[in-house]
Amino acid sequence: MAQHNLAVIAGDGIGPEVIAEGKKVLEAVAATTRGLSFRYTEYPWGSDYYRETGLMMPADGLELLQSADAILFGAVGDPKIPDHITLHGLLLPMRRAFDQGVCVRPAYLHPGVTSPIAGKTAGQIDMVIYRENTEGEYAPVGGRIYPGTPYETVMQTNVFTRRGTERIIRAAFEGCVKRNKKHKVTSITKSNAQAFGMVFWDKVFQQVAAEYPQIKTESLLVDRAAMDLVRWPESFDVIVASNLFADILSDIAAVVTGSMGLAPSANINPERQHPSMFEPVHGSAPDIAGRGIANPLATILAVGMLLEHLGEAQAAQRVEAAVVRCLAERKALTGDLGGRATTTQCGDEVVRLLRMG
Ligand code: GGG
Repeated sequence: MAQHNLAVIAGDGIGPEVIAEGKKVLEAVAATTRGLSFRYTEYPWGSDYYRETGLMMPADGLELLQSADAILFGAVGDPKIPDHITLHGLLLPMRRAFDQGVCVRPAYLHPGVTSPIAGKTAGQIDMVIYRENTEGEYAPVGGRIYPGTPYETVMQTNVFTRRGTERIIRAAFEGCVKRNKKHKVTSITKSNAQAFGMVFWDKVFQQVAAEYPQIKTESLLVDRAAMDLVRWPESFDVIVASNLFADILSDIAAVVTGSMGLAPSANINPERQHPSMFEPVHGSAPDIAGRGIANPLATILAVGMLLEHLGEAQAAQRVEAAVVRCLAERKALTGDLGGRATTTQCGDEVVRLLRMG
């Protein structure tokens, strides 16, 4: 048991609303666990900070975060600021500077939740997506020449390093072994079209797979995988894919398991030299921001992943169990799940269930 120092960046849109519920759950865990406490350092970074300063975070922002045990992040994105400025100004620098190359995104169809895919029953959809998180299509490599002329030329380069590719693929296999479910890892690329980076990815996948003969493997093109995630989501166990593909596919995985508002995400620095970051998969949802109706459960599940990462396994299980019960009982769910509860009421219900044990 310990005191954990958490950096908290609520960010934009619904970020502050869902982060408030995540912190409420952390406080309930601390209040009911002898010797466990959290110290929060809040950073008011994001789009409002950008409007004041011209930066999404201060120049020494990453230095300030480095000493945290973990980062709890809300959301980034503002309709009045170009998305590439907000994303490249706050979220992506953290993932890269803290070498958070392994992004883990579980998707599970819980009892009490209806999938939009007809006939799917609770537990039938159960997968974890491993997203390469620091390079691939998100690498800030490229340029533009002759802007505004007929010769305007823009290049955007994908980056696949052996270290980054092998690391995420190995993490997926290790995750599959630990999960001990369908024993299958699906690698998703577009190597028929992307004949350098993704052919390389496929080769590394085969090399790493050879070390895990007990695990079934499958390589799918991303278009086929998108189709299968909708028509046969139950066929997946562990998925591993590049930064962009896994980002897109994890949105599909989230909606087939009921809602974007249920999808947590852990951005892990496996070497633990830097803080890892925990956030909901969803963005800032400006259309519902400030209305108190955002679903806080993705953030609360991310809090569970944060606790697990900090070695507080029992606390993590309690948080997950409270969310599972909240979903199954359907007494305080938000509108995206067919309920009428506010963000706060849903968070309060998780706290109540957590305290009941
Ligand atoms: N909580 C995650 C968030 O704010 N996401 C905004 C977004 O655009 N993310 C892109 C990404 O994660 O690659």
